[in-house]
Amino acid sequence: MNRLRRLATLVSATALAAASAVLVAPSAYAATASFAKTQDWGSGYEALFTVRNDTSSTITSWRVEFDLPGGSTIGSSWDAVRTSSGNRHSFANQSWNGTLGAGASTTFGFTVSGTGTPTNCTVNGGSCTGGGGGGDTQAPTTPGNLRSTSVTANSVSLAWNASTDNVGVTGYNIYRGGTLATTVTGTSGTVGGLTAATAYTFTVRARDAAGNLSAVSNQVSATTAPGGGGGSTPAAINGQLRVCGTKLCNRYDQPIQLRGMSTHGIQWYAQCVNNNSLDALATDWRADVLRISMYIQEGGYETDPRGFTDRVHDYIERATARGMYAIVDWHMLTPGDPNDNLSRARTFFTEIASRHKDKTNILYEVANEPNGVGWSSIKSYAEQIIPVIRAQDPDGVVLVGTRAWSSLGLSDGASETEVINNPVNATNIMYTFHFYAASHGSSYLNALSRAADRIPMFVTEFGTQTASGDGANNFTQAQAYLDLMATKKISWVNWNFSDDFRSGAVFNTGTCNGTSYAGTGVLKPAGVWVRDRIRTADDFPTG
Ligand code: IDC
Repeated sequence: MNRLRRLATLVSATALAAASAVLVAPSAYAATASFAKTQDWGSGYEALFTVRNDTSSTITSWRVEFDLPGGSTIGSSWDAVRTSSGNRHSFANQSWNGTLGAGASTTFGFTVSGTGTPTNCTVNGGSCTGGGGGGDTQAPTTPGNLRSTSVTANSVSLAWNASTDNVGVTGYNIYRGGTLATTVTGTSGTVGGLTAATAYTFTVRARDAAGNLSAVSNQVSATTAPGGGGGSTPAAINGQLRVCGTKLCNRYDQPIQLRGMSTHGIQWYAQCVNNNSLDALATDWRADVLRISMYIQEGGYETDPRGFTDRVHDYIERATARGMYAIVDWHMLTPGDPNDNLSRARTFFTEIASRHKDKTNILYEVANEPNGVGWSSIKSYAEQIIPVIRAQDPDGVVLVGTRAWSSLGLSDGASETEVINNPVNATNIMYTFHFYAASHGSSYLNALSRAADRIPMFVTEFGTQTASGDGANNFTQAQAYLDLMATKKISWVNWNFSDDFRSGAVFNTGTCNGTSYAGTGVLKPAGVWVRDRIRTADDFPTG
């Protein structure tokens, strides 16, 4: 058929549709296809099908099928790809007319030799007239394991596991905050047009050939990367960290010191980790880093691996959205041999590192406080878990606990030399030291000072009280540590950001039942003291 004839056909079809009101039942879930003769010469006719998307979301393909009675055959056809088998005829969209927005329509045409008209018409597997009459109503299975695979300053890429369906899955809808953002045909996609350093949530639904939508997938949060140099948060300024000699260096290869807070055990004090408290930590306290303390025992990870892993994902996103670094603390404590939880650690860190590998603000703390176990066992554990993390996230800094509750061995009567003489066989790692100022006096301080001149040290936990996290504060001794750590640029994190009754929990009891976390009115003395020391100006060289 020549172009003029086709144009004339289209015009007459439009007129015909308007005049005789070729109506189809509106359908909430399907495309529809309506048949109309556009010319009839007795021994044959020319016809046009109008395919309309009656769903509320875009479809990216369509296929109309129908029977013609024996004796009626199709001659030529246009604007669709035809395949015929016996008296069943199938018309699929061309590459250029498969995508139909909500409410949009398109046409295809053909000529028939004979007088028979289409019966048993389906479009995308459902009835051509929409809802009634046996259209497919079975929804595809829900897409699984939705995850963010990478972020830029203005886009988030996602991937998920495929859905299945009886009439075939034709594509997926990606929703941002519940609103349709884009549609794709494969099991991955990118949402663009986003704002830098902003947290978003995404879900996905599968579409089938009949236009049915699956249930909503798991929700994933992702935070866009900081904008090009414009950010002023600690994570935006410093970017990906790496160990340089004995120091922690920023993206300008300049040594920096991070200062911040550790959560309490997230199995007990999740109520203290919320948007209000984290806003206060980032903007009122001006913290650089949040340590996410996930116990393994004592009601922690081992009781609900999925739930605790998801909680850590969530806290990472919230820290990221506020421009803070996030230390993922594998808070093993009892039993004290980290090897006892090695297989759990493999599972956990594989998922955490794989999900967050494209972020530049994650540090991995692989063993909170080994105890009752020698340095060689800790070193062996570290040399097994570090490659697990590196396989996913090659450039994340890893923090390794030391003997006797991360005292560099001192609380077992040993010293830092056991680490210096027999370091972990890995790069881009630091060793941790924990102190409680009312329990750990100058011999501990001196060991930290000596060690920091030889190996990279990070104080991932300290308190101003006794090692119980309770009792009287010794601010004088604590200040001596802080002075040392400022001089040597040793990063530090204080225990703990909760309203536990003990003196080392910064908030007054009951604070986490409310919504106010800023200022000093909600703080115990240790909280007032440490907030004052976190919120002083950072020294982050960018030259
Ligand atoms: C303490 C908590 C306390 C909890 C206890 C359970 O303050 O509420 O009942 O753990 O094990 C550490 C540990 C850290 C301790 C903290 C204070 O890493 O888990 O928290 N501490 O005792 N090492 C030295 C002190």
